[in-house]
Amino acid sequence: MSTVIEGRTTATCGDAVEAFMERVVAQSPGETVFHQAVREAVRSVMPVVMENKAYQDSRILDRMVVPDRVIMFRVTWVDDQGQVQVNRGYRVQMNAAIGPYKGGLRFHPSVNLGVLKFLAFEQVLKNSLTTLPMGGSKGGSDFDPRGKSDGEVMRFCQAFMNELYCHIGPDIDVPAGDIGVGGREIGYLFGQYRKLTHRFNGVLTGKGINWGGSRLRPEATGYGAVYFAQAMLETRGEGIEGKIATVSGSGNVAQYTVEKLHQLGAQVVTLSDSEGTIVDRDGITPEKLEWVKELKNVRRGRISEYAARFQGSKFLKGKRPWSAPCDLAFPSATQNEIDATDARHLVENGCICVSEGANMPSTEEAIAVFMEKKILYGPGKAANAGGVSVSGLEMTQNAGCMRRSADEVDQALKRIMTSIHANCVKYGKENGNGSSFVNYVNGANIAGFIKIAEAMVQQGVY
Ligand code: NDP
Ligand code: 2IT
Repeated sequence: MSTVIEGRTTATCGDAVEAFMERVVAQSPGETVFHQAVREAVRSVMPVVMENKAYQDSRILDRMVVPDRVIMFRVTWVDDQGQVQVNRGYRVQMNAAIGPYKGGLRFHPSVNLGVLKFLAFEQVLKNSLTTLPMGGSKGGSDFDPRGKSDGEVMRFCQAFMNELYCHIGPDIDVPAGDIGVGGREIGYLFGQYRKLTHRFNGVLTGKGINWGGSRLRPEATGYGAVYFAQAMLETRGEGIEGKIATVSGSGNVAQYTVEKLHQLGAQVVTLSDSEGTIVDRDGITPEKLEWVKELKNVRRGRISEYAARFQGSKFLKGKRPWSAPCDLAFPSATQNEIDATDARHLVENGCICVSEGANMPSTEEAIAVFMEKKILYGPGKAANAGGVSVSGLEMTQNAGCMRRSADEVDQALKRIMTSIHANCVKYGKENGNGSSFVNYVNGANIAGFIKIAEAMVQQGVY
């Protein structure tokens, strides 16, 4: 039996995915990480689309892979030497069918349109999973904050906002942090937005606690990734306590992943940055973590300094953490930081659970290894959704001029992560050969997709 998918007749689901991806690649040449993100999602949702004539007639998939709009602009600023600097700025507004655009800003030299399209596409499905009414977007710049003074970062943020301010707003598009954008940058961006618009509102999330920010927003992504791991482990009668964990990165997500893992009784043995990995077999204690926070957030130093500071630890230059034996792995740095070889090392060394704090940290080949070995694998769009969820709570606080305590936010975060997990199980459970396995990739993609597809069908052809 053949089906017409997005204007083409195809025989099988695999054919339909291939035909669809051929078109996506032809329409967005060179955007390889965007293709990767789309391919993964389309593989999961194609069976659903093939069963649903309304999705086919409305060409939902074709529409979801083209951003509603892309805003690209020049950012010109002056460095401490008085030299004029020029960067590229972007905002990819991907889909607003279920709520205003929402998603972070990334400042990193590797940022380009393809990277932001991949992140915005992931964000659409992730935000749908959170249970909150948020569409998806992503933005940023190829600006490199590394080695820049506070004054330079401030002038860059102001110049960036000079262009962005007229495209965002609390019920239009609400940016937040991502790589290279934390509390300091959100402060400078918000100050300039206020200056330009004469408005004090919830246009950004991740704000300071005394000017509209939410308790636990900095913690939310890392804590959420651990809560998601906890929920996955429970399905196999396992827990966090007593487990050995590896964590990559040493920024916002990594730091609070370590904090929560420690609180729940795990021992974390690695952290990393783009220069290498530290391995500490004695475990990263709360005292050591406080030192790391000061190193990364205040002094803005390199993780290699950890090995010089703490006896018994070592720095592996140019290496990733995935060869260190562990039960649980939390990739929390960047995309494609676990390849097939890393994945094999993880499972051969006894890893039973991977919960992704970063966005798309595992390559397609790495995911195939996790699936074949049937370990618990929580993809980023589900496992790291705690950050944007608490951003969503911050938006409701700002809209209602109210505040929640840290305890209230933590309870809400746990509830949301549990609900995301349950939804992944609902759509990802594979029953066969007497065993039941949860394919969290399919579960997350299908659950996220259906909500958006239904909203798009109901809202007509726009
Ligand atoms: P930070 O900027 O706070 O930290 C990023 C960390 O990752 C740093 O240690 C950095 O090392 C490392 N890193 C960045 N790029 C690379 C690279 N190309 N290779 C190796 N290491 C790299 O960012 P976050 O912690 O906020 O973000 C980490 C990941 O989590 C990203 O994938 C982000 O999209 C995702 N995420 C973040 C959320 C948030 O709320 N902040 C929410 C959901 C997902 P170095 O200093 O050497 O660059
Ligand atoms: O990837 C992400 O979910 C984020 N960087 C957080 C986005 C947000 O709006 O809080």
